[in-house]
Amino acid sequence: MLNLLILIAVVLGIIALSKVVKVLEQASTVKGVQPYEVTERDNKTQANLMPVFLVLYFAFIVWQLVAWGDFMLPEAASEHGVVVDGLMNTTWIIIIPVFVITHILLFYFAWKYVYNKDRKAEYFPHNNKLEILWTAIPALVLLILILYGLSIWNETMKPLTAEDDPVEIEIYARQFDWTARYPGEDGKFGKADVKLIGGVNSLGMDSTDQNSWDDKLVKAEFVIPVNRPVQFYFRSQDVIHSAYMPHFRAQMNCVPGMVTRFNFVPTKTTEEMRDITGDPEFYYQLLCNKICGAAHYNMGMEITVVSEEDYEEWLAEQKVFMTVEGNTSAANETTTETEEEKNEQLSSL
Ligand SMILES: [Cu+2]
Repeated sequence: MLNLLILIAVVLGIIALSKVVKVLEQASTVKGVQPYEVTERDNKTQANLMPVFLVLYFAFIVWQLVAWGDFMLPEAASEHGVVVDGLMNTTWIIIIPVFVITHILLFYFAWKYVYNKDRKAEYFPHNNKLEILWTAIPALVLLILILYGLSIWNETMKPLTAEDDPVEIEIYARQFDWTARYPGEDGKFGKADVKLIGGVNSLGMDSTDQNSWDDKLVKAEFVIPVNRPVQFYFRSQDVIHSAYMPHFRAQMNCVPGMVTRFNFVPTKTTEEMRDITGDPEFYYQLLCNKICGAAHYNMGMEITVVSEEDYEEWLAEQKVFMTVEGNTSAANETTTETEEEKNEQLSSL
């Protein structure tokens, strides 16, 4: 109802405005001036509005930075995160002055060269020196930025070796939740196949592969040790998801039918981060950063970073995929739980 009233008000407003314009046009015809003729005064007004717009424009940008600056990337909590932030800041340092200078020049010239009937425009079709200059300088700056970016990309995406002694975790995505899998005592992930998905086996784990028996599946939260490399493997059951861990500056697509990877070294425990942010409820997050369906917004998992000892203790408490008797334990529980969750999510839509 309110919307309809607003619509009617807007329509009436537009009609009233068009009538006012009509009256003004007729008044100027009476005075003997063509209604669409641009007078010297109009030109002056437009020119003087240029610096006004420039000031308002910069004020708006500063206001945005103050109001929304906190929504930029959070404090980095991984080794390569600091390096990535360095690249980002360098880019800002180059871009911002260029942005400010070019905009000041743009509006200054629009104001300075307001139409003047006594001035004749200069004929200036081409200048080789200028062409070379404004091609070479941006090309050089971009080249430096790209080379810098490439070197950081190589450093960030460098594969780990056995010497790095990484913690290995598989992150399994599906509409609309995450499961983290640890390889268990044997240090080997059991085989998994999409054809085996069904009933209690939502990850398609192959129970005939003994490596899978001691694998540990966790939901809602997973734990990693501080200052030790973590090697992630990503899989997806249905559509493309994207595992995004903003504090660790990590993002990798989870693609059905293939395994993708990412590794990083967390440098701050959850407790340390709570002190830094001053938020006693802070926790690291794994989010889905690819619009993957109706409940995409709800697809998250908590990450807890703790000391090596606390990590080992936590891991020991987690249930294995299969007990020796052959009963699926963890798989059973997680599946029933998620099926319920899934139905709940769907019915709430
Ligand atoms: Cu998703």
